[in-house]
This record gives sequence, C-alpha cells and structure tokens, in this order.
Amino acid sequence: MEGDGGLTRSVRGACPHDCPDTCALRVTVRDGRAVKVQGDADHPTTHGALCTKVSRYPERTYHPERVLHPLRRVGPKGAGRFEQVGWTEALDAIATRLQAIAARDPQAIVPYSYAGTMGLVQGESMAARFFHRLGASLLDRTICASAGGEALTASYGAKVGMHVEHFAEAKLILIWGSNSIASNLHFWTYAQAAKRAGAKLVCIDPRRSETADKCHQHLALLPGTDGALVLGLMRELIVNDWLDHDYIDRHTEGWPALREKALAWTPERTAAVCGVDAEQVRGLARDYGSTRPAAIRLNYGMQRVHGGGNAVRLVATLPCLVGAWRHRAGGLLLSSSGWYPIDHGALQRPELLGARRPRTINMSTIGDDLLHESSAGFGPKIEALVVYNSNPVAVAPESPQVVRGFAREDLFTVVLEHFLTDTADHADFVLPATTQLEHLDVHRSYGHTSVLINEAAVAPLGEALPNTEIFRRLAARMGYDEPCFGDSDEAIARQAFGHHVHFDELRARGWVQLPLPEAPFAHGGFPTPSGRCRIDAPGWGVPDHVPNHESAQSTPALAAAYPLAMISPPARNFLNSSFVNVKSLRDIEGEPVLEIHPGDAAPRGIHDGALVRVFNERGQYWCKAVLSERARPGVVNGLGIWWRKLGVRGSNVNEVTHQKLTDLGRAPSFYDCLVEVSAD
Ligand SMILES: Nc1nc2c(c(=O)[nH]1)N[C@H]1C(S)=C(S)[C@@H](COP(=O)(O)OP(=O)(O)OC[C@H]3O[C@@H](n4cnc5c(=O)[nH]c(N)nc54)[C@H](O)[C@@H]3O)O[C@H]1N2
Ligand SMILES: Nc1nc2c(c(=O)[nH]1)N[C@H]1C(S)=C(S)[C@@H](COP(=O)(O)OP(=O)(O)OC[C@H]3O[C@@H](n4cnc5c(=O)[nH]c(N)nc54)[C@H](O)[C@@H]3O)O[C@H]1N2
Ligand SMILES: [Mo]
Repeated sequence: MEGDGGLTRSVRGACPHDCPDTCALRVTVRDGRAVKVQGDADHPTTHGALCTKVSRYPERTYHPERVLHPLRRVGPKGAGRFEQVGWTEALDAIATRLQAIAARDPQAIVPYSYAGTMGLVQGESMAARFFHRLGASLLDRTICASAGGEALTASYGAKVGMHVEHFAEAKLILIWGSNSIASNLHFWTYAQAAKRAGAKLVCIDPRRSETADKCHQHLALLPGTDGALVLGLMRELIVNDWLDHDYIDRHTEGWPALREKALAWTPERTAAVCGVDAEQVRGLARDYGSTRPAAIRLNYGMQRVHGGGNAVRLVATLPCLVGAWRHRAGGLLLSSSGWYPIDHGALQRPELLGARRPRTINMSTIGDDLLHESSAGFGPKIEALVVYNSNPVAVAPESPQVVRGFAREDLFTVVLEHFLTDTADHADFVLPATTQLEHLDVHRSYGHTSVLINEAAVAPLGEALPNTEIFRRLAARMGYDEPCFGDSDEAIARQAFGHHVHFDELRARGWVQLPLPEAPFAHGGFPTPSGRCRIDAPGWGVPDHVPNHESAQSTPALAAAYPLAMISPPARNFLNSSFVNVKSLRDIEGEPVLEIHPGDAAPRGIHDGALVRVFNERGQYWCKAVLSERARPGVVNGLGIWWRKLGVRGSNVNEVTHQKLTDLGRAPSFYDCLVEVSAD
C-alpha cells in the first residue's frame, strides 16, 4: 500500500469473478471510500487492463440496492418482502432452526454455493468447516466446468495446460468453444499478438461471435458435434501421416483403439454430422497437421452438452498426435487450476465429519432435488438450504422446477448476498455479505498461473460481514468449539497454499508466479501414473462422439415439435447473473435478446426487434429477436443469464433448459436444448 498523507491509498486486490483472467487489481481509496478500480500494470497477464464490468466494481459495491442489514421474510415465499432485523436475532433464529432439523437428520440441510467469489477464503473454507461439523449433505459443484475438468483429468491426469503468455508465439491458434473477447479478454491480447506476427486464428463455435469476426476462419458447427469434428480431423491426420509417431509412442497410451474409431470418420461423414463442409474439415486438418507451433484455447462453452466430456478428451488428444507439446507455444489450455498446490484439507477440514458419510446433492439438479420426497435412494427430503456465492434461481437449469422448489413454504432458506437476487427473494433470511473491496482473500486462477492476494480496501458497508465471519458466528451459536472455528481470515489465507507460497512475499508484491516448466509436456511427464497422456484411460475407456440429449438425430420426434437448437452463452457485460442489476452495464446490453438467422425468422413471421416467445415442454421465456447471421441456420443464441425479475415477464433463458447431465462430470447440458420460437 502507498499513500499521500493517509487520504489517498492504493490497495492491492484480485478480481473475485468466475473468469479465467483473475486480474490483479489496484484499488484507489480516498477518505475511506474506494473511488477507482484498475488493472495492475505490473501483473504479467492483467497488464493494466480490466474489462468494462470490473472497472465498474465501485458502482456495484456502492449500489443503492446493496443489502446492508440482515433481513427476515415478511411476505409469502418468493415475494421478496423483508423486514430489517439485528444480527443477533437473525443468527439465533437460524441456529435454532438448523439445530432442530439436524436433530432429526443433518443431511436434510444442504449448502448451495458456487463461484460468486473465486476466493479461497470467502469460498469453501469456514463455510465447508461449518457444514462438515454439522454433517449436512455434501454439494457436488458441477454447474460450470466438471465435464471438461473430469475429461482433462482422465487424459492428462489434472487440470493443467499451456501458459497463456505463450500463445503469443503460436503460428496457428484454434479458439474452440470460447468467445474470448467477451469472456477471456487477456488471452485475446496474446492471440492478437500472434496474429500480428503472422499466425492463423480459427474459431470453432456454432455462433459467429465477436471473436469469430476477428479470426481468419470460422467453423460454425452444430452444438454438441465437437467430438465428431475431432474424429474427422484425426482421420485426416492419419491418412496424410501428419502424426508425430515418436511423441505418440513415448508419451501416450491407447492410441491404436482410438485410431481404429477415427478411421471411420471420413470428411463427408464428419461434415454431415457437424453441419459444415467437408472441405472445411480437410483444410483444418491440413493446417493443424502442418503448422508448428499449433495451440488450442479450449473453453468450457463446448462441454455444456451431453457428450461434452468425451469431446474434451478427444480435443485434448490432438496436441499429442502432432507433437504440439514439444514447443512452449504448442499444446492446449482449458484450465490451469490444477497447477496450484492448494491445501483443501486445511481449508475445509473434512475430518470434522468423523465417521459420518453424508449423501451428495448435485447442484445442477437442484430443481428436481428440492421437489423430491424422502426415499431410501434419495435420503431425507431437503428441509433447509443455505445459499452463498450463487444465484441458483437464475442460473440453474430448468428454472420452472427450481422456482417451484424454492417456493416451498416448508423449506427454510438462508441466503448470504450483496443484493436481493431472484434467489434472495425466496429466502427466509437474507444476510448481508461483504464484497471483494471489503474483505481479505487469496486467489488462484484457471487461465494463468499466479497466486494473488486481495487486501480489504475499505471497511464493510453497513452491517455486512464476510462469509467467513457469518459462518464463524453461526458455528459459535451451534456450540462448535474446535479450534479451526477460531481461525481469522488471515490465518485461513496462510493455510491455503501452506509452505508452497511465501505469504509475506505475496502480501508485499500482490501476486507471485508459480514455478513451472516453460513447455510442461515437451518430454511427456503428464501427471498420470504412467506419465503418459491416457488416450484410453482405465475407467473411462476410449473417447467417442456422444450425440446430444436433444437433436434431430437423437430425438427426431422432439425435434419435429421443437426444431431449433438453442445455446445460451454469456453476455459480454454481465458475469453469469452478476452485474445484471448494475444499470450502466445493463444499459449496454439493452434487453434480453435471441439471435435468430433470417432464414429461420422469415417462416415464423418474426421481424427484427420483435418480442418473441421461446418455448418447449419445460417452459417459456420472452425476449427481443435480433435477426442476425451470428446465428447459424437451425441454431438460436439466447445471450446472457438475466435476472428473471429484470427480464421480460419475469423470465430468463433457463426457463427452457433441462436437468439432464453430461457424459462425464455430472454437469448440466445447458447448450443441448431444443426449442421453438414464435412472434409474441
Ligand atoms: N463477460 C463474461 N465473461 C465471462 C462469463 C460471463 O458470463 N461474461 N462467464 C465466465 C464463466 S462462468 C466461465 S465458465 C468462463 C468460460 O465461459 P464459457 O461458457 O466458455 O464462455 P465463452 O467463452 O463465451 O464460450 C462459450 C462459447 O461456446 C460456444 N458454444 C456453445 N455451444 C458450443 C458447442 O457445442 N461447441 C462449440 N465449439 N462451441 C459452443 C458459444 O457460442 C460461445 O461463443 O467465462 C467466464 N467469463
Ligand atoms: N443457460 C445458462 N445457464 C448457465 C450458464 C450458461 O452459459 N447458460 N453458465 C453456467 C455457469 S458457467 C456458471 S459458472 C453458473 C454461475 O452461477 P453462479 O456461481 O451462481 O454465478 P452468478 O450468477 O454470478 O451468482 C453469484 C452470486 O454470488 C454473489 N456473491 C459474489 N461475491 C459474494 C461474496 O463474497 N459473498 C456472498 N455471500 N455472495 C457473493 C453475487 O452477488 C451473485 O449474486 O451459471 C451457469 N448457468
Ligand atoms: Mo462458469
């Protein structure tokens, strides 16, 4: 920290949001108020630049609608009517209710959290200790990345990949299922540097995104057909012998079985399944087979379909087949989070469970699970939910079911929040949480490889408390006296990386780089038992193309009624459902939109700018039609996760998505969804 006479200070921070960039921040504080948030110019990947959203972080923090006091419900469930109460009253009532439920069966209590903050302290530390001690249900945190995560682990042994900085030296970059300009801006800077140095950029995405506009080539495949595309590319690599046999022999296992499968995928068959031209398949294979170094930026967009896990395993095999890993600017990056030596045991204390083995609830099926009665297979009916760092009523799939569950009068719901979100509206108690400017945290990233610190820049607003402190106080009321419930936030922050990161150095510099090899798999050394990439992995088998749950091929009758495939990728100016209530950002987005190809709009009598109804058997939502070639024929793009109450007629895109899971990782398949659209 620096200052000028104590009035203006610059505080080191880290962006808390669920984004691969995890930027290093400098927060300017004047007279105790944060007046500006900027990117740290010294941090290598942040490079002094922030996205539009996070540069508005003070607007979000000092938003007039911040929840600044504990609130208790006064109206019917879901009405969002509350009265202010004191902390003592709120915590006493919550502890009493949780204890009464726990006396019957603590598994009837379910924590529900995701990545509102990615911080290791304000995420799963004191909260996890509390729920472990209680013996509550465990939560399977699958809503975003677990299909791809499990796939990478099957193939490489961990969620690891290239260093993002080295993309600048690549000669070919495949941007695969990622709208990098919107959701991974600091990667895009390196991709542009590569482009200036002569690299070819190819975007593989059903939507002609802002990123696709700026690439040399765009392959607009049908959603959920990435696995087929890879098999087609592999066949071309084989028949033209664009393979690095030495790398395959030394550093992979199981290639012969996949080779056999791939040989059946002619460019014509591949093109028919993917909805592209056979020439595009041949051309892409030629580029990938003959350009060095070639790098793949894979992102989670392409794994939100039934076969998402298998597709990631197939893509992850490509850089091994051509030996791309030999060069530091070759290989693949989906996630770098597995490089971090995090001591989850110290943070979460699973030993507090003792001999108990609670059931696990999958966060992605919370709609169905809230409506489940007690049964031998399911366990007890869910009686209480404690939500923090998440807005499930807006973001979880098939919201008609989620809303029905949250509206249960007999469900006891506590929500720790900054705002009265769609979820908080359904709470019995809303507890005011601090924002990133008001608490201490430490961060890893899933797009780069430094550890960052976030110092508290200002005092908590109103009566807000950090998540940690809320759970600390609840633990005390429940009579939990294990020493770990007395740990301060700084003590927890020091435990996160143990001796691997020198905490005082982190504090002094704001971030420290993990010591990692430049080209991690140039000589193999994957973090698998054999050190090889597992093309055929024990327990997972040989990857294959897995068709969508819903598509013309897999469910023709359904496709006759609901002929359009809908994907729902992020809006550029929101972060999932965060920032939707920040007016200046909502003004840029305008209103919820559905991009539809003019050829699909015309027969439905849909005009540009018209209000349309998007529907299927699960539900319906309304938004504005944008006639655009950004949508390929047969596919519509419902952009962004709006707050339902700020959307049209209280609806958002998850009204029509379903709760069916992916092949690996038990994740939702948001982008595997058939709908029909009509003019309203
Ligand atoms: N501005 C902004 N940034 C964000 C987010 C946000 O909401 N807004 N969300 C953050 C989060 S939670 C995450 S997980 C990350 C990563 O988030 P991702 O969901 O990976 O986000 P995108 O990079 O937009 O990538 C999605 C892209 O995949 C495309 N896509 C959809 N289906 C398919 C398919 O079947 N195959 C292929 N090849 N492509 C497909 C979409 O059209 C879209 O362009 O981004 C983070 N960054
Ligand atoms: N249709 C469709 N649905 C999707 C997606 C999609 O692409 N399409 N994307 C999916 C993906 S990738 C993800 S990751 C999920 C995202 O789902 P969530 O992780 O639920 O993300 P957000 O919607 O941003 O909600 C986070 C909430 O946490 C709160 N919060 C932030 N910091 C703190 C804190 O320190 N303390 C407390 N108590 N609260 C805090 C914020 O105010 C915000 O309301 O959504 C998924 N849903
Ligand atoms: Mo995500």
